[in-house]
Formats: sequence, structure tokens, C-alpha cells
Amino acid sequence: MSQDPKRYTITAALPYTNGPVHIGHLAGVYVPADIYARFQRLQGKDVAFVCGSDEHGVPITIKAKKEGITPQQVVDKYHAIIKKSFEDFGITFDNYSRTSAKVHHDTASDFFKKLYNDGKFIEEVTEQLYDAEANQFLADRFIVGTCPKCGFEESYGDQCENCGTSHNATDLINPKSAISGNTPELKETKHWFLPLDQYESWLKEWIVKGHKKDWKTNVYGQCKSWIDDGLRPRAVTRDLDWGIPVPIDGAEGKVLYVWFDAPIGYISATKEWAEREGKDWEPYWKNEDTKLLHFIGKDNIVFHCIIFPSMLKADGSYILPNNVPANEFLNLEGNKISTSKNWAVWLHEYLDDFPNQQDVLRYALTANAPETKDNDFTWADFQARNNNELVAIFGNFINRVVVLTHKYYDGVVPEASEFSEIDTQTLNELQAYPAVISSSIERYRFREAQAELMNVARLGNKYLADEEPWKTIKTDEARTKTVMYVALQIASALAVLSEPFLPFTSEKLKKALQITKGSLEWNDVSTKKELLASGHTIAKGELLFSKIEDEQIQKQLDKLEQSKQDNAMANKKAEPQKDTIQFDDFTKLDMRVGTIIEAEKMPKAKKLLVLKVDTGIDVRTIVSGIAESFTAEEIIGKQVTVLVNLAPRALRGVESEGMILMTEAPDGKLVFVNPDTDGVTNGATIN
Ligand code: B3M
Ligand code: ZN
Repeated sequence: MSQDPKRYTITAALPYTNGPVHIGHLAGVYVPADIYARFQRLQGKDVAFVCGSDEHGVPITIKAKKEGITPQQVVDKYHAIIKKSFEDFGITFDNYSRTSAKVHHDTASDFFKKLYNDGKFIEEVTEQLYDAEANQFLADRFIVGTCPKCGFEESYGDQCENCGTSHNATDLINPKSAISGNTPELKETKHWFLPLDQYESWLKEWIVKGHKKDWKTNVYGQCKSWIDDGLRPRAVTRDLDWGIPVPIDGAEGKVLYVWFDAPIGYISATKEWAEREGKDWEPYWKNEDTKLLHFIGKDNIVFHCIIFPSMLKADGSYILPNNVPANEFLNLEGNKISTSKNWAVWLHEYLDDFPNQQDVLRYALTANAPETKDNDFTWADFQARNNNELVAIFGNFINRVVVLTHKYYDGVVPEASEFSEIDTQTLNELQAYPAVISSSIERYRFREAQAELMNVARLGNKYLADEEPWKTIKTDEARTKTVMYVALQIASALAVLSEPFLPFTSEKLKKALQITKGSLEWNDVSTKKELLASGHTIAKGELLFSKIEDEQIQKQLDKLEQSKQDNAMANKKAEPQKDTIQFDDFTKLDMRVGTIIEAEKMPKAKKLLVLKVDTGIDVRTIVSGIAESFTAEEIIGKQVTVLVNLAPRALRGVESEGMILMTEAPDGKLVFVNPDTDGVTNGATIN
């Protein structure tokens, strides 16, 4: 392809529709893809930016079973949530489609048929695990059994979540169907395979010997190791009743493998878009002067770099991706993001909790993007990025410029007189930024690009701090005008250059500066002598950013803490029951309601509190190992359950005459077995 592509086909991984979108998806795929697409549009490029919901596959059928609804209901629910949250977040897909759409079923079926008719598949009968009671073949995720490697008893058919090994379902020891719990049997079934081995040398030529060295190291490395390991035929059909029916005779009850149909979803989404726009979709997928790019997360590399290209090659009429800028993973507060454990920041919830603050999240995710290694998102960092960078640097500069222009000149851009050396130097520096930022974006280095954008704001702040118009206004009117004129040029540049990263801010800023649509372009910043003319009137505008308070952050941390506890609760297995006792054994225990009337820490003992307890019989001393769960003050006055006839025992020299009944919360904190007996007096017996 020539240096300057005619058009861009930009795809972003189709999210699985078994849950909403979270910050891991955003940081890995959608924010960088959107920055790139917005940037190319700003360069006047012809862009098709497509995505859609991935609505097939086994996880969706499992979710449906769990919730007692149909797979269609599952995907309808999440498709709506995902689509809306992307829109509200400002992800500018030209089309967000879904794989249950007719256009996709047709496109994927036709794709399969062409390959089938051209003899590109091999047909093979293999033995697969079958659940006779449920009357169906079992997909990998529907089989659980003992991992042959580590002995973990709940390994899935395809992978053990305990040791990470991937294996075949037939390798599991003592496999069980997750549907009926029965032991599955082996049954013959016919499937169609794409013989990847036949594409090995071509892939080697294209990726390894080709110029794919400009792919990211992680992407190139994974591809190379897959190819070096040798490729094997891969089944592209499955025995399942949810998906696109295999469109040939003799394939009843079989559907296309989700990873066969999903990437074709990019093509269907492009078709749907082209039809709506009255365009021809084919150049976007078939012309060599199109730059095709797949934005994905690292777990999807093999599918986008090996399997899908082989499918496109097998068809023969398609172009291949120019690049696959895959990101690593984003963790959350030190732990892996997990949908099932609800360890995530969900986009739709963020949008509710932080209304009109889309750009803050976009900024924080890009500043911390897992471009070359896994990264961690923390709420503290999010808050700091906003308060110390967006508010203190970007917002502060713009605010000063707008306020001073109104204060000194009623909002009219002043006339500049002679430029000082500093002025010229500053304006020259400003002119260099579009190229600097572009170069980073073109190399998929979005965090670097965004850091350069912030340097434009820093340039503005430094200029104002050095030139001090608030001082010169008293002594040198002409100089002040020149300084404010230069500062307004920097503010205008920020309005344009921030668009790919901070689109909502860019919009607000353009409104404040009264920059009308289309009047100022990206490259104008380096070529135009004047971005905002003298005599032009700016508006007041709203504050671009506002401080995020500790309470807002605490609320988010509390939410995560709640997930942690819910999980601990769900995972906690009850201890096995103790040996049987007789009724007489039980009646020997004398348990009473009592009230803690005094409490103090036992000196030099981390865990112990010395309590005075009114048992109704007497007031006695009890030493209790609860100091790590309670302060002395908070338990005074609490009614508790006391075992009063336990033989006294000295603890650190203090005689303890009884025991207070406790249990443990999932987080390890002790809690009283509180009698919850409003109006019951001390000394009441428990039996
Ligand atoms: N649905 C997998 C994922 O979310 C997947 C991507 C499909 S892209 C064609 O990891
Ligand atoms: Zn294992």
C-alpha cells in the first residue's frame, strides 16, 4: 500500500453480549480506536469505523441458562446497554451493528458457502463428549472435570482456571456435563475445519518475512511463536443450537463457530453502514489503497492475525490488515478485572455516577493505557489525573485566558504589536505540535500523544506565568495585549488538538472561543499565522473541569469493597458439622443475655479487650480477643450473648469469667452474635 491510504477501515473488537462494557475494554480497545478514528477524520480522511455486539458463542447460552431466559433475551438486554453507553461516552462508531442482524447472518453464511464450494475446508468426523440426557454435544465450557495437570476438580473442558493450562475436554479426568451433571459419553460428529497448516508458509511470508516488524512487539511476538509452533486445522463449526446455522446440507443442529462468524461481523457492519449512507462497501474491504486496522485486546491476537487473515486469504477477494494494534490488560486496584466477580468499573455506571465527565475517564484511561504492559487503574490515580492535570493544568490555563480576556477587553481578542523573542519562540513551538501529536498517533502511541497535548497546555501556563499580563496591565497596555493575543492562539490550538482525546472538552472550548465548526483545522495550527483573529469576540464559556472530591472516590472504593465481600461470601464454604451431642450436653451450657458496660484495651496485647459485663447475675470481667475488630468505645452498651459457666481462666494475668459468642464476617471481621432482643433484660437465658 502507498504511504497515503485513500480510506480507512477501522474495526474495534465486537464485545461479547453477556455483560456490559467495563474500563478494561475501554482502555484496551475502544478509547484508542476512537482517538485514531477521530484523528483521521480530522485529517479529512475517509473513515469507516465499525463495531457491533458479538451475540453468539457459549458464554451467552450459559448466561441465559443461569438467568432462566433465552439467549436472545440476554443479547437484547446487553446490546441495548452497551450501544447506549458507547454513544454516551462519545465513541464515534460509524456503525454499531450486531451479529444477530440479518445482514450478518447472510454475510457469514455466504462467506462459509464460498469457502465450502471452493473446497477450502476439510471435513472430519471426530468423537466429542455428548450428554445423552440433555440430548446434545457439550461445548468445552459445558464440561467440568478434574484437571489432568494440577488436579483442580472444577476445570473447564478447554482450560483450567486454577493452573491456566489449556487442554482438550476429552483429557479431563472424571468429566461431568454442566447441564445435567451426568458423565458424558463419546459420540461421533462431523465438522468442518480450516486447514491452517496449509496457510503456514504464506503467514510466515506475510508476517515474519514481511514488514510486520512495525507491528507492536507483543503482537508480532505472539504471531511468530504461533507460526513457529506449527499450525493445525481448526474447526469452524460447532454442535450448538445458538448461532448461525451451517448453511449446507447434512449439517443440521450445527452452527458456525463464534470465532468464525464474529470477525465477519466487521464486514457486515460495514455493509450495513454503506447501505445506509448510499455508499459501496467493497472498496473498504477489497481495495489495496484501503488501510484496514483491527483494534483489539491481547487475548484476541491469534484470531485477528492468524485465523481471520487465513479466512480472508482463502476467500481471495479481500485485503489484509495493515496493523493490529493490540493492547495488554488493565487491572483494577491491583486485581484482574472480572465480570463474574463484579470486579470492574462498568461504563454505564460510571456515566451515571460522573455525569458529563466522560473526558475525565477517557483521559485517565489513555494516560494509563496498557500499551506495552499490563497496567493498573486506581481511583486515586483517576482523581489525581483530574485534579492535578486536567483541572490544574489544562483547565487552569483556559480559565485564566478566558477570564482575563473578558476582564481586560470585554471578550474581544486584542491587537498584537511587536512580538518579543519569547512570543515568537512560543508560537513556533506551538506550530510544531500537530506534527508531533500526529506522529505518535500514527504509531499507535496514544499515551505519548496525549502527553504531548498536555504539553501544549503547559506551554500556555508557562507563557502566562513568565509574561504576567496581570502585572503588565498596570504598566504596559500594548505588551499586555500582545501577551493575551498569544495566549488566545494557544487556547485555540488546544481546542482543535484536544478533539481526538477529549472530545467533550474540545466542544466546550470551541464554544467558549466561538470557533465555528469547520473554521479551524488540525493543520491550521502549524500553517496559519493567526488562529483567532484580533477583533473576534469570545464567549464566557463554562468551566472545563471541576475538582473530584474524596467522597466521590470513597463511594467508588466502597462499591468495590462490597463486591469483594459478596464474593468472599459466595466462596465461603461452611465448615463441616461437628460430632453429634446429646440434649444433656447442650443443657450444660449456661448462656445469658448480658450488656457490656465497660471496655478497655489490655496493655501490650494487640487482640485483647478487658470487658465488664452485666450478666444479670453479676457484673464480671471477661477478656475477649476482639480488639482487631472493635474499639473499646464502640462496644460499650452493646447487648451480647455470654457463656457464663465456662471455667474461669487467666489471660495475661487477668481472670476471665466467661465468653462472649462471636462469629466471623466474610472479610474476617468478628461480629457479635447479637441477641437482637429489644426489651430483653440481662440475665435472660438462651435455650
Ligand atoms: N467477542 C472476544 C472478546 O471480547 C470477542 C471479540 C470478537 S472480535 C471479532 O474478547
Ligand atoms: Zn489445572
